[in-house]
Amino acid sequence: MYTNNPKILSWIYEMAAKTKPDNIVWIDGSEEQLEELRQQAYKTGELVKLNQEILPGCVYHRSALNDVARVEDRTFICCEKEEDAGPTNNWMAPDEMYAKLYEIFDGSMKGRTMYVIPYSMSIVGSPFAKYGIELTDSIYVVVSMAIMTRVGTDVYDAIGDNGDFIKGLHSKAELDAEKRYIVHFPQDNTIMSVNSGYGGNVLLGKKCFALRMASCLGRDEGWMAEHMLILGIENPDGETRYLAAAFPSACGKTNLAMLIPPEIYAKKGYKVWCVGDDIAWLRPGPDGRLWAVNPENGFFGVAPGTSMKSNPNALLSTMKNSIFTNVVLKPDGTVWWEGMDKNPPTGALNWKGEPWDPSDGSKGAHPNSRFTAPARNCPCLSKEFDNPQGVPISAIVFGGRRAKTAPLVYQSRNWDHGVFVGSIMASETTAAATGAVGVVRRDPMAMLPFCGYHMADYWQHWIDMGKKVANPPKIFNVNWFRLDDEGHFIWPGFGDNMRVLEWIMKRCFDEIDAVDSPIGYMPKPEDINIEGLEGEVTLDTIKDLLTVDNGLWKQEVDGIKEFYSKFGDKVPKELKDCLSELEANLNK
Ligand code: OXD
Ligand code: MN
Repeated sequence: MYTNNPKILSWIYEMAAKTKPDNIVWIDGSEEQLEELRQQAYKTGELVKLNQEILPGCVYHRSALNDVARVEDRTFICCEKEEDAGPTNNWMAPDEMYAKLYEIFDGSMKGRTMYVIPYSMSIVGSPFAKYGIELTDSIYVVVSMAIMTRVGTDVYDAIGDNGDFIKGLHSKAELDAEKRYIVHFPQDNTIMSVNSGYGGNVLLGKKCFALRMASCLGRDEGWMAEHMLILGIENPDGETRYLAAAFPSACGKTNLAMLIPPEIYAKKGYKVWCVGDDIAWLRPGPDGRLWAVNPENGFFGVAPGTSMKSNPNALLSTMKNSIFTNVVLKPDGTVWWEGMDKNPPTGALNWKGEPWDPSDGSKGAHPNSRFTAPARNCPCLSKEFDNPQGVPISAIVFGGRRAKTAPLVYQSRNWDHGVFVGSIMASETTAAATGAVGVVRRDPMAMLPFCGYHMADYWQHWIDMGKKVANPPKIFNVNWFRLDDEGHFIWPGFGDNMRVLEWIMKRCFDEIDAVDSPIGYMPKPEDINIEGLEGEVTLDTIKDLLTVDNGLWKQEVDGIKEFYSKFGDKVPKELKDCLSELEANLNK
């Protein structure tokens, strides 16, 4: 016990009375205690010790077969009024949900230990920091939270005498998918998660706190919690400029966050620094700019597809003190996943723990298998990662996966138009996802599953924030995924995305012109640097990537109207005006 705060203790004991653990262990964040817990978990099989010579400090974990991803249909926002949750969130009256959950939590920790994890999102004491306590019956959760957040008893001092922290209760219970719930009570600063052991559902600091709850706190306190990576581009003069970027899943967010510049840039002295790969908290600074921190302390990344070719910085981040979940376990105590290299191992176990024969066509790793790695391991981690003031953001970048509609890059005309560009973000489904191919899925600001309140009120909050920041970031949209008529990607992507980021940064600092188009400002094709680009990318390719097809955009306008109609009268006037202007521009 590291606190006498009655508000903290009474809540912990109240939850213990309901869940009835055999004992309570107070986590202090020390390596000794974490090691003791790992040793216990090796005995029960909850964790498997990996080859400590090759992967020092690394462990392996499997989640239950029916428990391998976030469960959006079982995720609830239980604010007082249904209309405040909006049409894109599940809602239930708080009393009804508490009654349902307490029935499930009743005795759920019998025969188990309850761990009390004090943690901070962002650096303890930073103006951005928010604190949480997670109660859990899972050692996997304890060791993962110790990577993903800043765990330590200093959090109790930071919370101080008031009760200002996010309460999180998690129990694996029976891992019963029918009784699995991920629930947020914004008015009580409370999160409850039950019957799951999958990271995205149970590491409560991440999506539940740092996005859903924090979006509500940001609305009330005048800041923003966003599903964005943060990166810094250092130019040859040693000046670093920062951008934040939001993409729906499967658009290469972690790859962009850890981008390696093409050789011609590296030779000139450009460097890219990663501040965060998933979440950004943004606040107006005293200088009239928007400043951002990554509230997390580690990366919870999708393993398949991560290789020394696609993202060496991510792979190198996992080489020590990391957790691998649902990947292939090799006989030498190391791990493998599809896309790591072209040599699937023999004699290995698949993610289900079964002997795996790569030649039978089955996947060895689950497609949503993960690594949980300390940010500090990342070779390109920004020096500002631990700066409690954050970094000043010059550009906000939105993006999606569009075969034809969106050009490689365009710039919004102003903040409100940028909010419009974010609100219409969409991705087309690929063959890899289940369901039809080419269906447009709207995912405003990539926040559809993560906004803790009504999406249209969230857009209004964005509009309001623009008024609070004298010198707001410029807002852009990118599309790395344009296809030619044969279905091939036209743009090489990966490190070459640097060429587009360079244009974006030059725009932010008034160093380059742009041309007007019906949808916003576009680069002159010759202003995208193609020097040193291998393959077939020529000026004509860039011209092609920058075309705006009027017919497709008219269809897009119809799609946006249909999408906005879900939100009724709440859609901010500024966004409706942007939509009318877009339509008028297309009809000119
Ligand atoms: C994630 C997600 O896991 O966005 O980061 O789903
Ligand atoms: Mn994410």
